[in-house]
Amino acid sequence: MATAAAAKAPASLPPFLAACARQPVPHTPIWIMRQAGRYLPEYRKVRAATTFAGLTRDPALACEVTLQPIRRFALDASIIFSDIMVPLEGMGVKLDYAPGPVIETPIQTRAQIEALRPLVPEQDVPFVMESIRLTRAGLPAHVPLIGFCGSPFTLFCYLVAGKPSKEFALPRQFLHAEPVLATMLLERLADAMIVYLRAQAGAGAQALMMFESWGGLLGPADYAAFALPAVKRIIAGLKDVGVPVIYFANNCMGNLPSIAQLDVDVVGVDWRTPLSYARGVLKGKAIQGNLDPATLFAPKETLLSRIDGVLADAGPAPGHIFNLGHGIWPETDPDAVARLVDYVHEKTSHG
Ligand code: 1CP
Repeated sequence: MATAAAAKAPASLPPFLAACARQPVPHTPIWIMRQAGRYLPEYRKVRAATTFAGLTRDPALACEVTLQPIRRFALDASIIFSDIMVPLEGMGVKLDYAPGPVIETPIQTRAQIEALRPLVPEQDVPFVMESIRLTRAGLPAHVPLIGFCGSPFTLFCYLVAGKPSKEFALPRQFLHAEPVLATMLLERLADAMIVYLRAQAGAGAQALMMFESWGGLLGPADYAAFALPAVKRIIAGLKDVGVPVIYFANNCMGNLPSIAQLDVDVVGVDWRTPLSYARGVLKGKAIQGNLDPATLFAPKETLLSRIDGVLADAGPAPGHIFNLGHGIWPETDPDAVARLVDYVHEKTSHG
């Protein structure tokens, strides 16, 4: 029978959550952005029988594709299968995926911003929370489930431009031509993401991640003026939730000094941002990243040496979660992923 002291001792955290808290880990935890997706034949099979939107709205199917990479690889975390655009549909935005998001009527006026409904997650997108409940029940205990959303500026880019773009000229023009309206839209998006992330944690998400996929388009002054306050607003709204918050800052090396102000547990960086530099700027936070997704196409020896490079750059201090620097590419060989996951574990195991 357990003693009273043993009963009170906290159960040891799964390695992913320990790393989020910058605690020592038995091995460096690893998961992969877009780990459920088109590089897996089993995903393509499920996807062939439905649309992408249909997949996100069917909890049994979303759960199935979320679990697929967990069955195949020794990953340390799982991320719920959905998309950053899903909650916007719940706010009344009509969109489709082709395969990137295409908005029926891009948002450019005050009237359109005012017409956005405040999000009520359990009413507007109940299938997301149901997917989380189902998936949590199907995951092994040592594999935490991550819930996520897009950052306000990244969502703003898609809403204003109406479709994917490399430069997002229209949204960036809008920031400067209509700063008051832009801020209004960013704040409405932040408020929706607060209730959305809170609902995901309530349904069982054990960490919450914000994707700032397009923050790197902004220079430091505009990042600090527009993107950062909206993220701060979300973080303030999550203060009492009690799960770690991860902020993925894509191509944001120049914005890291601003990002250092954010009260988040983990910052994810892309492959252009050296982890040693990120560690230096982001003192007191864990880091996540940052193998270039292209290196998964290299011969085995090169791949392993690039993985060594990422681990060496992260250094021995606690608080590194291995990941790619951005989402895995659809053409990637799943065997290269197995090699990556197993090698990170092997190389960093402390007995
Ligand atoms: O036909 C298909 O299968 C659609 C392709 C697809 C997939 C597999 C889209 C449309 N979204 C997704 C899943 C998705 N999106 C996940 C799944 C969970 C996992 O990681 O396993 C996640 C976390 C996202 C998040 C997402 N969607 C981001 C942030 C991450 C990033 O890549 O920077 C962004 C920017 C989007 C927008 C989006 N949705 C879909 C696509 C193809 C895109 C990118 C469009 C573009 O290039 O701008």
